[in-house]
Amino acid sequence: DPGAGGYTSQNPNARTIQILDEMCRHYDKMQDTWRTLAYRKGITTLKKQTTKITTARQAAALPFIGSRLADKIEEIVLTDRLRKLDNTRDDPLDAVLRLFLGIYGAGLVQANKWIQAGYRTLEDLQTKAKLTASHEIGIEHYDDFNCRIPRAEVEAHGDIVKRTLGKIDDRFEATVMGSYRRGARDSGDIDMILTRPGASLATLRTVVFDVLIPQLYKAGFLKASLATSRSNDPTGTKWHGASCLPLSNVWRRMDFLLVPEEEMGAALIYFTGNDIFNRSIRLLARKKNMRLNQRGLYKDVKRGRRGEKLNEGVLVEGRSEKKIFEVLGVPWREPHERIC
Ligand code: DCP
Ligand code: MG
Ligand code: MN
Repeated sequence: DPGAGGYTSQNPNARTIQILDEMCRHYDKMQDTWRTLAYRKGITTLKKQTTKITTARQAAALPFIGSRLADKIEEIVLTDRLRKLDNTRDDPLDAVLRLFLGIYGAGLVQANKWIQAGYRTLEDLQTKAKLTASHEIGIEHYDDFNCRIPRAEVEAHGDIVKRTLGKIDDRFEATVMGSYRRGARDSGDIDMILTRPGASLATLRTVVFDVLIPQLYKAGFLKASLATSRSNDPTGTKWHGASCLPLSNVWRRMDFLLVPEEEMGAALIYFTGNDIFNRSIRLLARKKNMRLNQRGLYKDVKRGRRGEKLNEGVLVEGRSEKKIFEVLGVPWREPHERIC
């Protein structure tokens, strides 16, 4: 996002930022959350600088830039490249890992196991590996699931869910969340909150799992369930699957979150994101002896020496998104401003 932080190509550190950003995206694809976060923070710092940072020493003096990242900044300035980035580009096993991590539901452990077993292509997996049903679908629809969904199509998927749910029970509300609510031009998937004023979680679950989802399957709109908390967890509120518009053959990833009214505010914050914004607002809650999760904001949380929580705390607010910001003392941010 070149607009964020006043960064333009005129920024004296533009080239450094560009290369660090590429490295960061690589780590993100590799599901290396720590390095991704460290790079993102370092990049944000660099974007704010008005002079060119040329030495490791200068870089390390800035906030959120540790010694290793500082060395990389110096390397980029001196050589106009980053060996580590070049190496990952050329490493064929890195490419395989990246390929496997693009499969829905495949994490680092699983992807590395496949590599250990000698598999190198999606076809290897299909013909030789023992796959779960979800992985099979993830491979069959690899290209579908790995391309962005235009905003208008996200809307069209959302409308089908809204219309179907409205016919089942017109008190229900379905809202498209995630990057769509932040105003993104395209999205990785379609995230939806399903709720009904006054309804218990049990009621929501019955309507969604026993009526809505089967009906959407029957209509040919839903194509697969990939992860659902239905069978194993009676308090489960999630459904992950795939949907497809009539006359199309492209499958899209669809996520439902079932939310009782009294948790709506916290769920709105959680499901709007982005993930980095969520991390930072949760950390802020923590610093104030509170705790924010997707159900609510809690106060008087007691923590042990290693930061582990000793009690659940007392619910302060769950219903209203605005009120949660207020209690935390954070100025209100519109969804499109919640990009870190
Ligand atoms: N979320 C989070 N932490 C995660 C995953 C998700 O806080 N590890 C929250 C914030 C996200 C929201 O859930 O914005 C939806 O998750 P997605 O993975 O669908 O991400 P986005 O919708 O933000 O982006 P994309 O367009 O890639 O789907
Ligand atoms: Mg999303
Ligand atoms: Mn999602």
